[in-house]
Amino acid sequence: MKTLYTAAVDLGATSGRVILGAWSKNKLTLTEAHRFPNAYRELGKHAYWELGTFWHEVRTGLIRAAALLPKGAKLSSVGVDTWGCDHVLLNDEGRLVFPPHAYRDDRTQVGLQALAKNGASRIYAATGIPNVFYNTSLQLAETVASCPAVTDLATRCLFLSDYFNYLLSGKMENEFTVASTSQLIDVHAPCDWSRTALEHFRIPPSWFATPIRAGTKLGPVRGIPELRGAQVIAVPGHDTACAYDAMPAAEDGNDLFLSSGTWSLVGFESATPVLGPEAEKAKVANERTGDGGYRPLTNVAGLFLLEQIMGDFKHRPQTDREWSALIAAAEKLPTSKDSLDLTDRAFMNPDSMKAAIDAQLRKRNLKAPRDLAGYTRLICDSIGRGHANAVQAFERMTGKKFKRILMVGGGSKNRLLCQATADATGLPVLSFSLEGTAVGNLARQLIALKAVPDLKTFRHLLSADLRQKTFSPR
Ligand code: LFR
Repeated sequence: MKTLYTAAVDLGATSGRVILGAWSKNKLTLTEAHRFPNAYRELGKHAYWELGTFWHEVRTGLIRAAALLPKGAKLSSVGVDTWGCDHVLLNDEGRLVFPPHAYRDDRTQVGLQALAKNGASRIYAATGIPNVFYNTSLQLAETVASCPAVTDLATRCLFLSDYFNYLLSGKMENEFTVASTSQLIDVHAPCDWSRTALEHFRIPPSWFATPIRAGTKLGPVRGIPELRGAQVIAVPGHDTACAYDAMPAAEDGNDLFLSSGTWSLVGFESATPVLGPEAEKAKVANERTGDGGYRPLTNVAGLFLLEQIMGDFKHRPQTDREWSALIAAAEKLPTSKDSLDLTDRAFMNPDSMKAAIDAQLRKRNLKAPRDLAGYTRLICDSIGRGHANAVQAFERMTGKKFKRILMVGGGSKNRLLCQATADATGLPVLSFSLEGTAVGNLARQLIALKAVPDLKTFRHLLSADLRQKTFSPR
């Protein structure tokens, strides 16, 4: 059998990458073609994404991926995943009619509080998505309220992964997994928008098309000669959906999934949603899988805290070795007695993460850590306990007993965080040195290309040669 080459464009809120996948003899080999930092920029009081820069990096990455191919080989397909909720508004010609905001922009705070007072439970029952500041629903409601003329200009709303699919293929579609992060999808329908939510937030239903399922072929790549002949395949457009697809889960359904990056996404796969007052209170988001099932999960504030606090220290780690030394120094410190309240709004988009943490500690009459190692210890212990709270809430609500935690993403390389999670949950943590999101993205392309029959087979093949490390609870 010939080797099949596919490329994953995987955009995270703090870094992006283009990964070349080679599938041969039932084995996937990854080569990083391009990696670049990502950040939103503030203009006045608001936070925006620079889409021209993204597109430039995506093109550069794809051209580099094509250049990595052996002589005579061709790239079969390309898939794009990004973080959830952020989107663009376009007219029929595909022109941007509203500047793309970043979800950490404060503009949703008024709507967040208004919905908390009136309507949150009704919207939760309709969409299965809790009232949180980054929801597309709140963002679009704010856009329409602050700039009513936008309803005359915009004809389509695409999530960011949909938009890159459009730039690559010329097709405007809404992929289902990323649409399901918006708080605008009907939690009970197999694959449709929620009229209740669209009406509540006064969002024109005509902005959205019936969502397409992961695996849909969108057509050939256009406008990049180096990629001639490659198809654009709609993979799960949501990075977390891709990361969950890449989990080498046991078939007994007793594994809990943890995708650890900017956010920690703690959850599992289920044929039915987890709803009701307790789920709403625990902020369970019933996002959807590429196959249309459910991924009930909670968002715990994750490594964003650690990434951001680096900016407050002159002597911060730059290389892998320096990172390892920092983690080793933090491991030597005693376990933190008190945890940070990770839901503190001040941590969402602070000018200084250290100042935000110090302010919370001061309010609670607690002493601030002495140095960066101390903050690293405090942050990782707090995130570990945040993971444990999520696990316990899921066990209470579902009657399930999880046996293991499978961890992928940047945080799976952080020993301190893996151990803190095992200790706080009392469960073994299996960390995989795996670019989970890119692997899930590539897997869906291989399934669409019929090189692999289904996700179950892919997970089985993947787990056969995966490097893993187990952290036992202490
Ligand atoms: C992770 C993620 C989460 C989503 C958050 C905001 O990258 O996609 O799943 O809740 O970003 O969109």
